[in-house]
Amino acid sequence: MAATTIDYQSRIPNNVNLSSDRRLQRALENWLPNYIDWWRTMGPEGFQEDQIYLRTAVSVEKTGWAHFDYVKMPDYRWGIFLNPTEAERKIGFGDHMGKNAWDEVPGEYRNALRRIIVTQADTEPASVEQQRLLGKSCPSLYDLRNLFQVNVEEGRHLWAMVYLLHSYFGRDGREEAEELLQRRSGNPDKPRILNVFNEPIEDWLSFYCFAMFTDRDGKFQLGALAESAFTPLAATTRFMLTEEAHHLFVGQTGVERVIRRSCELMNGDNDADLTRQGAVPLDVIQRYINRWYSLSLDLFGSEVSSNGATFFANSLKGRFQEQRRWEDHVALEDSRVLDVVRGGKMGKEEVPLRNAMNEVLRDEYIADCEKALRSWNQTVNGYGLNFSFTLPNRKFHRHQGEYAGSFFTPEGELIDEAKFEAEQDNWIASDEDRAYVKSLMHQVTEPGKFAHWISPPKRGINGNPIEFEYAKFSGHERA
Ligand code: BYC
Ligand code: FE
Ligand code: FE
Repeated sequence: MAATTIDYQSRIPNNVNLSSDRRLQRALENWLPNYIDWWRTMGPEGFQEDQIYLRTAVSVEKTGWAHFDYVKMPDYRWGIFLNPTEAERKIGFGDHMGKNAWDEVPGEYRNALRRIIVTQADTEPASVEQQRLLGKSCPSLYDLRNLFQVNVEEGRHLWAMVYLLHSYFGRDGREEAEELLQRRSGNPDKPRILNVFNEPIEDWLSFYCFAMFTDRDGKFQLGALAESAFTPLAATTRFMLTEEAHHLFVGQTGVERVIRRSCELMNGDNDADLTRQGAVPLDVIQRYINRWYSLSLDLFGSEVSSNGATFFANSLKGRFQEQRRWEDHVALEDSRVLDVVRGGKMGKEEVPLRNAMNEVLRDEYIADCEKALRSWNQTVNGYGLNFSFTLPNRKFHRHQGEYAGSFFTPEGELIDEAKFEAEQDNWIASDEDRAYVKSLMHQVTEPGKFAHWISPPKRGINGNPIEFEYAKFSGHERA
């Protein structure tokens, strides 16, 4: 199993003793150049030759796993890092609870596990594709570096899942690994699997909202997979989670800095017109939140899901922090009451808890998002303004599950389509909102300088000052 130190001598850095399995090593070394091709064509455009101040994992120990240095992104040491797991690992939930955990894929769960891993894997390159043009309009070197840090780590998350596909799923796994480099975000002929990962991210407020709300789905999905009876999946996702914390930080503090700047410029006047000052009005920020949050809620799947029930019953996917936060790990007794739409009216339905596992995970996610909203509202209050951000109701603007096809206000009231159509530009970032925000985006790359519409962060990266040179350009054209 995994060691705590990482072998950086081999072409593919790893802590899984890859050199002892020649076949696997060769398969991954064959995938590597295809990955690099993909990174060069679909990764950050215009910055591939520049030196970026990035962290690389050097050990999976709690302390000291991050090493910071300048690196050209295509030379980043993507690799395979698993957290060590308990020696005598037992299954912690579902029908197999208490039995020995699995080091191999049980034949009967092969398809289900492959599907879960492919779905997880697909999101990682998708997000890199969605963000590939953002460098051209970065608000600062600090932000540019954070974007690229997120991008290279999503690249590594793809490696993490491809390692599982290659090691445990034979030929099917190798084929899936190829297809992961062939689907393209937003391409109608070969789209990415989950909806949000086909939405364009064309401005930095969208990027911060995505890192805040969409990467946060990653936190909860990975947290659920970290409980899996299939130990290699648990060990891989546990290490991914340590990197994910930074992505969420980039998102939450990014939105906060936009809010802070707007509040500053409003100068205590609730009616100040920020469009005349080149900043983002608070109600536009609210509509961005409504858009990315509702799109991200779809990622949890249907409220009532037999897939979810099966994943839990078969001990493939648990709840978030199953061991720590729940007492009954079998979940056969309980039920969950859901709001449902029946014949154009709202009603309640009680479903067995296992069938509501997607909704249980969504609950945890929503509670986590609410914490961030509270901290943003503290920022607003600090400027003495009469405004507060809210999360729309979970039924609002949904495309997946129970509420898809019906229409709701942000407060969660059922309405008809005509009413929704009439109101939607007040609720969800419109083309006009997005065009305005995009018009503010101009590249700023002088160390320590920030675009007008965003506040500087509280501190720099890895103890460096804010004006640190987080990227060194090679002198070629970047725009
Ligand atoms: N879009 O019972 P249902 C991250 C499909 S984010 C399109 O509702 P299930 C990251 C579903 O596949 C974390 N299709 O759902 C973040 C199924 O299709 P089939 C990603 C959707 O299966 C930022 C059908 O609808 N990780 O890491 O219970 C940057 C009905 O299924 C969607 C995972 O998702 C959708 N939103 O649950 C970088 C973990 N939702 O079988 C990275 C692995 C559902 O009828 N995935 N469908 O063709 C899973 O656990 C499950 O697949 C889901 C769906 C929770 C996504
Ligand atoms: Fe990721
Ligand atoms: Fe992420």
